[in-house]
Amino acid sequence: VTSNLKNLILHRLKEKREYVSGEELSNSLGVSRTAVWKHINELRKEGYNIESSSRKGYRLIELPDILDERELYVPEGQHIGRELIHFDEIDSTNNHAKKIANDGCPHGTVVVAERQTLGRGRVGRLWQSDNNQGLWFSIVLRPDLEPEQVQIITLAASVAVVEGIFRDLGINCGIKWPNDIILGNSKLCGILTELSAEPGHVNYVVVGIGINVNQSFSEFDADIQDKATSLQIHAGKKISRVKLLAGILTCFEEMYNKVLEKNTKDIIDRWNKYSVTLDREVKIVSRDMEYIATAQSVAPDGKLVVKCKDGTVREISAGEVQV
Ligand code: BT5
Repeated sequence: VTSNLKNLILHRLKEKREYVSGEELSNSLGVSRTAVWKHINELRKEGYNIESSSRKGYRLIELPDILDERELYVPEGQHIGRELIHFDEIDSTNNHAKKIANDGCPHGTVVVAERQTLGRGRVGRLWQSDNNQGLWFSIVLRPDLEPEQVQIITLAASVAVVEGIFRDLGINCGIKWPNDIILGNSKLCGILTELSAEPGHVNYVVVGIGINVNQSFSEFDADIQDKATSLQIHAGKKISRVKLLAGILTCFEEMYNKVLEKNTKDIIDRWNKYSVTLDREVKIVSRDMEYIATAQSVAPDGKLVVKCKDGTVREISAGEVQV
């Protein structure tokens, strides 16, 4: 009841964006003026900037950049974000997404956290995300695909991030196969796709996306300062995470529809357009050998096609390429 009352007060302030008197709020909601005042203070603690004047009442000046359902507008679509789960802090949104996916959460559920205490990269690497300056989120998908076809989802996610950033901010990023989004020469975003499958059947896919948004240079740990960047560093101004995430989820929905329509050509054409990997030398590290080859193209299933020094052409899966 109390949190409901708080949301009703917030709703009134949002509606009006002018002064609303304490008396009007208390009369229309049927509660005391002290109760109104108490909830206003709670909203302030949560980051809502509310001005008050003893004569005129309360006025909402600024909304907080918090990624919960009160502020984050999740686009209406077939798939993404029909359920949104928000944490102030969690170990890793991918861990939580896998847990609830095992328990049967709906397709398209989005898990988002202001901070992660144990953000993960690939193969046990750490993803620095112990601050509320970035977008750290995971999407649970239950696609009707063969396990071998899932790699295209990571490519689709990369395209969605690049296009979402461009549409919202006009900033051009590049994609480094298979899962890095780069800005200039530095890493802006990483994507960690995890799969639960049996032969011939996908149980679920978790796509985890981490984007550096409002960090300043000195907020990155020393060991990544020379290779990481944020949108704020590039743009020179603070960026709304709420707006950016809504835009990226919209792009993700569009790209995911292409995955289901098996329109891999469109996904790969877009991916190639943004790619900074093709024609470059990459280091391939597989279980029993390590070699340098030139990236040539992306196969329809999302594998990277490389040409080795001896002229042979191979298809490489994610996880094998290092540089
Ligand atoms: C990745 O791994 O790039 C995938 C990162 C995925 C993070 C998201 S956040 C939401 C979801 N929940 C999770 O727990 N994870 C996902 P990889 O390619 O292995 O790159 C990891 C390497 O990137 C590290 O070893 C560092 O060198 C570097 N790194 C770590 N934190 C970074 C940051 N914030 N920005 C740029 N580079 C970073």
